[in-house]
Amino acid sequence: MTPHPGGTTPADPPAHGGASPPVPPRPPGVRVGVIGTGMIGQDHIRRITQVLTGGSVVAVNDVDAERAGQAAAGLPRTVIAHDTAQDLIADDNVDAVLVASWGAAHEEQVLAAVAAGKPVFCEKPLAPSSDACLRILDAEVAAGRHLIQVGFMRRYDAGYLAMKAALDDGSLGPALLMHCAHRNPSVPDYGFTTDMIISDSAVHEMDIVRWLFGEEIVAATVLTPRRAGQAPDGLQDPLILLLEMASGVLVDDELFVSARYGYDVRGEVVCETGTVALADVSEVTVRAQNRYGGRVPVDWRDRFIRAYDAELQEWLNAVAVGSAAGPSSWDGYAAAAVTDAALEALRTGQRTAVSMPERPEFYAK
Ligand code: NAD
Ligand code: ISE
Repeated sequence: MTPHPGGTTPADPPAHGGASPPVPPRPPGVRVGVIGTGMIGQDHIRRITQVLTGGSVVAVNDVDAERAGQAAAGLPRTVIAHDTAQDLIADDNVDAVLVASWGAAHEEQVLAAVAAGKPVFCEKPLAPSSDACLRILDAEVAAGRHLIQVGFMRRYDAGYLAMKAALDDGSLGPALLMHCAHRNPSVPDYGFTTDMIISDSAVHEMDIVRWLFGEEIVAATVLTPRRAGQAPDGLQDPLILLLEMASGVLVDDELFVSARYGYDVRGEVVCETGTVALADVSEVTVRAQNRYGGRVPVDWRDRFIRAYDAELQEWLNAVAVGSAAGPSSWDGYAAAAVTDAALEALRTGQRTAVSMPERPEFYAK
């Protein structure tokens, strides 16, 4: 365990304050321990420290100790870099745990946080298989209180919120179809598998359509178009995923993770008497030389920056008053059950039914 003494920020007044009166240090609020200080772990540390209110990062852990140390250095408060995730969870100074490690590590870390009675925000996927998610549900139900929020941030995006409001007000008539596209500029050319296009990327559409339509997905089919020449070796990219909702709404999802030109998430719902689509997210369009154009986001951090802020602020607010909010571990489980079916469909080329039990009363909305 390595303490990293805090730096000086506007929240921490200089020791010799000159003429201006000293600014009182910001109260720590919810004291968060972050496990996994890679891309999104660092981004969440930044937002808790610089953007949100009511929380502070007091501890970090990463299997890459150097990375954890770098993430801890320079934060406004002293941050302890723990040698193990278990030590971080057991730390009495940690009120709540944010899990941003690789998906395969989530189950063990979330279960340890629940066993310690600590609220946990877990990045998607909650766990890589529905069996692992069921073990998490069992532990949370046994604990008798909602302790887990899953990082399905699209539910907090202004575009998806407006789309849901348009569907819920009924003026477009019943939904029939949804067209989605999920394009990443690139993925690492090592370690990112075709299965991960479904378990890591399409999992967002699985969650958002359950939330938009308020119903479960009952079957999945995967189609494999011609492979892009620039796709990393061994990666079947793009894919088309078809999701059937319980009511018969059919969702098609184009997944193209080596699309190069930018990060592009699209969605259009076709209803009986109208359609509703996510608008382009460029702040401005420029017209010049007989052309017009806007900005395509660089990556998910750029596209969903406000949504990540809103989901984590809601988590901090809920933890502060001893309650829970946002996508639950049931939502994490449901997405994993659909992932299992979609992976089976990818392997077999067949339409595959989603198998999941009734939602337990504990997770009733
Ligand atoms: P990353 O590889 O950049 O970072 C992951 C970090 O976790 C690495 O530093 C790694 O060393 C560390 N780690 C791995 N196993 C660990 C363990 N057992 N204990 C402690 N640390 C461990 O990956 P990332 O892109 O930051 O993704 C992390 C998680 O966040 C994944 O589950 C990913 O699916 C999710 N994610 C979510 C979104 C979103 O839009 N909500 C976006 C990106 C990533
Ligand atoms: C990444 O892990 C995310 O969760 C992003 O939101 C998603 O768009 C991307 O495809 C995933 O790789």
